[in-house]
Amino acid sequence: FVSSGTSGTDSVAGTVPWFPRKIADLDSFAERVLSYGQELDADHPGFTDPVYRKRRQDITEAAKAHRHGQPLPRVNYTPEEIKTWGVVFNKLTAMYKTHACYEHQYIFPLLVQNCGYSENNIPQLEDISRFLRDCTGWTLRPVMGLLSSRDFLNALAFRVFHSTQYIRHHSSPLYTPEPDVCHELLGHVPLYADPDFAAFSQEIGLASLGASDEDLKKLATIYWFTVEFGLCRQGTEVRAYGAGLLSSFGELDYSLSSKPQKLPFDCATMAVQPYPITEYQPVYFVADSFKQMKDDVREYALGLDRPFTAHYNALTQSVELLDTK
Ligand code: HBI
Ligand code: FE
Repeated sequence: FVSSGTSGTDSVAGTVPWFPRKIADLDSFAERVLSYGQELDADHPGFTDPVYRKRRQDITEAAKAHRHGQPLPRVNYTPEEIKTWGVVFNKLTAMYKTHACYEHQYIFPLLVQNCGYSENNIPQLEDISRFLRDCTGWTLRPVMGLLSSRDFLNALAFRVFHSTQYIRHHSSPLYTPEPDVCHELLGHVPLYADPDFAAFSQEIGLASLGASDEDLKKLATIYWFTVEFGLCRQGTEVRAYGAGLLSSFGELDYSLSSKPQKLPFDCATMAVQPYPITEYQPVYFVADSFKQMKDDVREYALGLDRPFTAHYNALTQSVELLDTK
């Protein structure tokens, strides 16, 4: 047993990358996001809109100032933002009955009842976070923009999901080049209320703590083909559970058509499968159940190059390491 100290590296081999050991360590991530709201790329639909850029800056500054234990910042969304949300909400919810997995369909009405999900309201992270904590112990944290894969995956070990809070530009409601509140709240949030999916996602996080750069890339690819673009078998049908699909009107339909290739869920295969990030996926992996996925990813993690296994102690909200050298 290696102890549950506060620093990621002092108790293990000096070559292990730093990782958070207690939940408040996630506060340090806010200082190192990869792209900020005020630094929009030239091909972003809001690039030339000064009002949009200022709005993004206000929302992301509140996210940057957030610290563990504080209530999550509430955003007073404008009528224009709510209208954009409404367009996306209506388009997607109309497809869920035929395209989304059962778990997503079961949970969605609970979010309507408990968290203010509706065509006319953009739900608040604080309300969703409280709801998820009651369901599975997951919580949300506001984030300014993209984190590194390492930081983003490490947080999953603590059952913490980093969520953006701004919305895409109103000029193209069905397109966004980056995560936004529609992607996070419609795509990701529902499944974090499912106990088996919750456990699966945390396993990826635990496997990522102190992982080598090479292993981390593999885990990020597994995350991509599951949490973002996963399909699952349900009875005689295939349905979507990946957030990238459940938040994309076009790709949701395409993914269930006969056009893309569908391979059986397998961590080792998935981990090295190349993928495009700016077009529809040519390949999807079809899982049998979230429970099976959790067991498989845990087993896969044991084969990674790391001198310990990581466990999460939910009582102390800290990571404990089991020496396996
Ligand atoms: N950062 N904020 C944020 N949101 C994501 O969904 C996200 C991220 N960083 C990396 C990432 N996703 C994935 O590309 C994987 O590498 C984990
Ligand atoms: Fe996502």
